[in-house]
Amino acid sequence: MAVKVDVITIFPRMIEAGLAEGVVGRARTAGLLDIVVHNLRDFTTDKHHVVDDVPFGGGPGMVMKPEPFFAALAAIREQRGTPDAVVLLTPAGERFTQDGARRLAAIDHVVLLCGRYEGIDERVREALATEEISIGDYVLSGGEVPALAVIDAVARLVPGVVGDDQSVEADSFTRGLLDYPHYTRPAEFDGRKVPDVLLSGHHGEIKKWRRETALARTVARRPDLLADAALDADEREWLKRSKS
Ligand code: 4GX
Repeated sequence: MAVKVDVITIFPRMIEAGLAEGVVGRARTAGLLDIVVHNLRDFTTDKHHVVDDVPFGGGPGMVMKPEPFFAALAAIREQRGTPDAVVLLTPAGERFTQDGARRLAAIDHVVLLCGRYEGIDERVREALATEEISIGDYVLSGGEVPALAVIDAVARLVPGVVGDDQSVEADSFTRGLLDYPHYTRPAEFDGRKVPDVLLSGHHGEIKKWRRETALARTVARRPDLLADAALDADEREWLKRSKS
């Protein structure tokens, strides 16, 4: 049935806001995604709902306490069953890619742990996390934006979430290449013309132009992608010719 996702965070409204709009919002309403957002503070036992503490050994900043995460995971296990994966969002994780999204999309129940401050007590990583994911080499202020990025990329791969399967098929990265340029009306705007071939009605020529521009862009901007791209014989030939 629906893909189950649980998110543990101290900013549940941030996650809910990000999940309310667009394709993911519709998929939740339609029952294709069963996402529950948990407020970490609900799993504290002290009067002030404290989730952080000073680091042992000293140093700057605060560290998230382990107990609320353990209590939250225990509640998820009871209410929602034992998850298949528990993902910690961290710059120290494995880089998130379209392959990673495909892998997670095939999992029935995923828990996402969002940290803040300097990080989370190491025992959470050791005992609860089954994997660690980074969305890129930059420093964010918490794991919430990474969790939203992961949910968004995974959700689009769940059958039915994106209305048109062909649209997912055509996506940049489904074939491991950058996308071709897109145009809509008007055919001329501010002196800038839509390429003639797109107005020609020659579907064979349009397809060829799109493949070549996608390939040319990938060569120019992301040549690293070509190593793993799914290229056919024509495209390999085009690539060879483009190098000379
Ligand atoms: N891709 N951050 C997490 C706090 C933290 C640190 C260590 C757990 C362990 C990031 C990224 C990212 C900043 C989110 C530090 N939580 N996460 N946060 N880039 O920069 O995933």
